[in-house]
Amino acid sequence: MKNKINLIQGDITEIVVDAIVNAANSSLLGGSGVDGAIHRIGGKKILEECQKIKAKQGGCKVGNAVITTAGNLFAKYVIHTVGPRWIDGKHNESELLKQCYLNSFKLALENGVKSISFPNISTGVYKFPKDKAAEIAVNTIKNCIQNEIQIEKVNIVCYENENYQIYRTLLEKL
Ligand code: AR6
Repeated sequence: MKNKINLIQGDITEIVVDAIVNAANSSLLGGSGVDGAIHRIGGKKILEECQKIKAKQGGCKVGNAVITTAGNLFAKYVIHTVGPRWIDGKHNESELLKQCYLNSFKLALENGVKSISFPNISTGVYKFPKDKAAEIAVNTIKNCIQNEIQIEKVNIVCYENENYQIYRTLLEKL
């Protein structure tokens, strides 16, 4: 199980996988951070699909996920999930972050995805404490891939060194 998890420091848009997870917002219409990078490099096809989903179901709730194709990215799909904005830890933030990973995996499995890259959801603009977020991510990913044969590789892609070091320590303990 452990050897399926791959820790990478870098830009998630540059890594070849079946599905890239995006840390989106409820509008699904793009933003800054990793969302900005995915839409910038993926091109307008992704935005058009997001607009269609928004028209149909009014966007995406916090903790949920939707899937589109990946435009010009080196992937088949982008799974857009909406992380919780950190308030004080008493607003269900941890459970909602866990749901982001669970619902992303659910869509990945439904769509035959074998390899998937996750960014550090909610730890940028949404200010989720990085160590707490990493613990939730690792535990949830671990549970999702245990006894799951379809998923061959899960990349945890850290853009910043601080997150990378937190994950390195956590993954060493697995
Ligand atoms: N590749 C991988 N990780 C990245 C990249 C990249 N190219 N760019 C940034 N990160 P954030 P959030 C990291 O702010 O906190 C957007 O405006 C970044 O260092 O992208 O979930 C959305 O539209 C951080 O560790 O997402 C929403 O409005 C992590 O990605 C809101 O921000 C997440 O930071 C979502 O906030």
